[in-house]
Amino acid sequence: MKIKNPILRGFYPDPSVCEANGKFYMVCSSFQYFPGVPLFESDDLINWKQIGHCITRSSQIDLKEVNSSGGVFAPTIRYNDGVFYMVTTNDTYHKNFYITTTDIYGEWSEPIFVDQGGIDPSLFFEDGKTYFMSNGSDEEGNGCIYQCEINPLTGEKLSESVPMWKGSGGRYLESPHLYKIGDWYYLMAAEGGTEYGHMITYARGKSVYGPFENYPGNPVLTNRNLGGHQSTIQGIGHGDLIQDREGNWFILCLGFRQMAMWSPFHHLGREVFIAPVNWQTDGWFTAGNRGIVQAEMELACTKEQKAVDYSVNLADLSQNPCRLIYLREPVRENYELREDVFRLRGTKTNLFEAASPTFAGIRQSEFNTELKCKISTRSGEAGITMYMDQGNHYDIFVDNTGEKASVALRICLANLKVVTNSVPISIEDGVATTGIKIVSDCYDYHFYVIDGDEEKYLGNGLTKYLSSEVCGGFTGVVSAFYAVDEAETGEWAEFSDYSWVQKED
Ligand code: 6LW
Repeated sequence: MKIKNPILRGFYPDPSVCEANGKFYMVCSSFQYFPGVPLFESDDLINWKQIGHCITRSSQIDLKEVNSSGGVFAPTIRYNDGVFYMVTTNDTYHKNFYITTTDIYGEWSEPIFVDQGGIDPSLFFEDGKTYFMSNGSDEEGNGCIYQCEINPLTGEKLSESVPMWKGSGGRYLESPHLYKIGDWYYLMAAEGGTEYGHMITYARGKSVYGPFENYPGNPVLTNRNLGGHQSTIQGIGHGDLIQDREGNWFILCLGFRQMAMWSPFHHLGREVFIAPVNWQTDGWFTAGNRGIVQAEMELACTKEQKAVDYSVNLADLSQNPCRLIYLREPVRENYELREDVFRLRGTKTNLFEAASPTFAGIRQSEFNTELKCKISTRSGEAGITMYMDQGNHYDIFVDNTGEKASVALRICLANLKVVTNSVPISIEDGVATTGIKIVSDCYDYHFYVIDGDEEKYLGNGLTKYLSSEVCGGFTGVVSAFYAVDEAETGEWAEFSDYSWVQKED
């Protein structure tokens, strides 16, 4: 069966997947966003549906002071003995912890901390024992995976953390996952860093602590040797190995789509890709199409990929609010979502701070999009931001000072803030209202004011300046409703007639 990659589009990095009760579950990183760790369900590993988030309470995670791309790093999901485990790092505080649930549709536990450093923790269960591994470095400062045994109920270490594998020699040895398949223990990881040199490597051994012998064909999966003219899919790495219910094996991994062949920039974040795995008679496996991941891949499974439309309107959001993500520690009382209107109450906190402004975002999943919305405010600023991080975003907003009002386009890059265009609008009964439109392709965002049938072009912002290559960090562009009210009047801004069409490219 032919499938199209990425299978989950937009900012969903570091996928990890497990099987339980005839279904598959996947989690991804979430960094400074809340709720944390989006959780997906699938029957076949190809078609995924978000069923919620693992981290839904601020008691589970301290995000208050985390910078952009801090907070929740690469999670691993595992299922053992009727219990789901989601293990991750709050990178800002260098703390590894896991949470558990017996009901995948329900709430997860409070965090259980494990006193082992590094990032990208993972768990392995065997014969009543629970092993915890994460990355770290050896005495010479080279990458090394460490493992210990823990008590799964308390997180208490039952053994010393010992080095188990040093990788294949690439920088940034990360995302270790251990599997027992047949007689072998396979230890798979990522190396090369999460940019263009990213790759998946593995080794195998006869015991849970090794020694592990490197696969002679490492890296088993990477697009690092493909230029943009050969593949706009880059950065393939950080994956998890899994078998479907027909007996086929796959790696689900991250990768990104650079914006165009000769433009090595990506702004949609790291996304989820699938690649076939083929076992060899000698017990090693190969992956992808001769080790690479393509936009279209032939998979052995018989399950058909359903077209996914990432378009969204307020009715969809009110039925499926888990598509909305907020910054750090959102104040729930400042949001009121209904089928026909989304009301936001602005505070003093603005978009330029690594804080918790009134902000409700949706990931950009396709290059070609068209967003329309009617916005009104009685006090302060209300708008839509195309947001990479606090220093880098494009905002189109209504500003109502009480005496006058305008619609403006503001370009914020590297902390420079410039209103590049604005048009005055009237205030009626204290309320300033406008329609806006944002049209994107792979190169630009174009911003318009809509007044009845009339459209006025306000200007553009280049997508590449919101890319990871320019801004740094690990996230992707999120389009957010936001409101800022310096005076904290308690008035609500209103967003209605909202639709964001996201067309597959
Ligand atoms: C993650 C690391 C990585 O912890 O990026 O791509 C880091 N790999 O494994 C943040 O997502």
